[in-house]
Amino acid sequence: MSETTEKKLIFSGIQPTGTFTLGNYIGAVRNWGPLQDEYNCIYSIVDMHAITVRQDPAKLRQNTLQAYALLLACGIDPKKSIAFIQSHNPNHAELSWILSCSTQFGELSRMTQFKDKSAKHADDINAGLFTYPVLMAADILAYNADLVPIGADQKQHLELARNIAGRFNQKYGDFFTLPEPFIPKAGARVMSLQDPQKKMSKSDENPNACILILDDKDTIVRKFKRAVTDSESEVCYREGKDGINNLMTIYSVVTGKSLDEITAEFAGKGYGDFKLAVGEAVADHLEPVRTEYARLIEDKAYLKECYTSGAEAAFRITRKTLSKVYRKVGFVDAR
Ligand code: ATP
Ligand code: LTN
Repeated sequence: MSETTEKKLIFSGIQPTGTFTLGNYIGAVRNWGPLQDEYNCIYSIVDMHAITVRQDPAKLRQNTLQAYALLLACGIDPKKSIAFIQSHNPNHAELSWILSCSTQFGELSRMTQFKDKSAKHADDINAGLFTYPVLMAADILAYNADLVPIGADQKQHLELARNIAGRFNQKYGDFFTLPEPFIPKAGARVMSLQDPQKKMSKSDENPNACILILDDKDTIVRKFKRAVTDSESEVCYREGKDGINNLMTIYSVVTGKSLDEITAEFAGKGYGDFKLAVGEAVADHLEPVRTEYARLIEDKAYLKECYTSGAEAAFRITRKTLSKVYRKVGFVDAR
């Protein structure tokens, strides 16, 4: 990737907390590949974020490699983009410290992800869980990213990153670019198949609640068959029909059909036919990702080559940012 072009810069990250769900895919990762030609893109497997909740070390290592292979299988080309593992670039953690000194306790306390995760992990409300959004701001600001493609649940964190950047700029003079969120129009919040008022999440205890992008066709079809809907029978997008609305959105994204076209397609048919069609369309859509993943995960040497060169490129860009930041805050030059 050229560092000198005028293209806008994109940064995004995903945690290696398990196999990506259909929510991660539709809300985020699926949109990353097509951006590669128009923008300079940097994508990271954010393992440092993952340890804010308890992880088994061997499992985390395995999940991180899996997540990296999945990223490539979803269309991220390491020749076009920088794709790396967050802990391989220590500049993120260094910048995070500086930025934490421009972040208020009160604003971190208002983060809904912190409230949700501290309720869920009440026995381990560690400082990292609290300062998580500062590290996320550092991920983005270290590259002076213009755009951040994310699902709707991360919007609040991105607003915080903008506030931190603005506060730093006010204290030390204009420096950081204020990043803009890039949230897809459809599928920004894919809901649980078992409780359509909750977002689909990797860490849901009920395996039927989420589709994993490596699930085989039978599993995907079975999970959609069991999806919670409502007591009506009409396939149409309407307030109060959360389960059907979610399935229609998913079907629309994977087939490219509009909501009206979907309503027409299933007029006079029941939910059973509709759920089967959604399951099959999703499974077929994900088939190439599964095949490519199976190939990549066997090629550990190639993966290593990609993530080490990705980390080197990421390091070079962010070291420059950090040197300038250190000068701005008044640290003495190291050499
Ligand atoms: P965890 O359950 O471990 O918190 P997660 O499934 O929420 O993980 P992340 O790694 O935190 O996944 O998110 C990666 C990207 O996927 C983010 O951009 C996030 O906004 C997006 N995303 C996560 N869940 C959904 C969802 N249900 N619908 C749309 N986008 C989602
Ligand atoms: N917080 C995000 C993951 C994440 C991220 C980032 C996303 C960490 N750093 C930088 C975009 C940009 C999450 O939980 N999904």
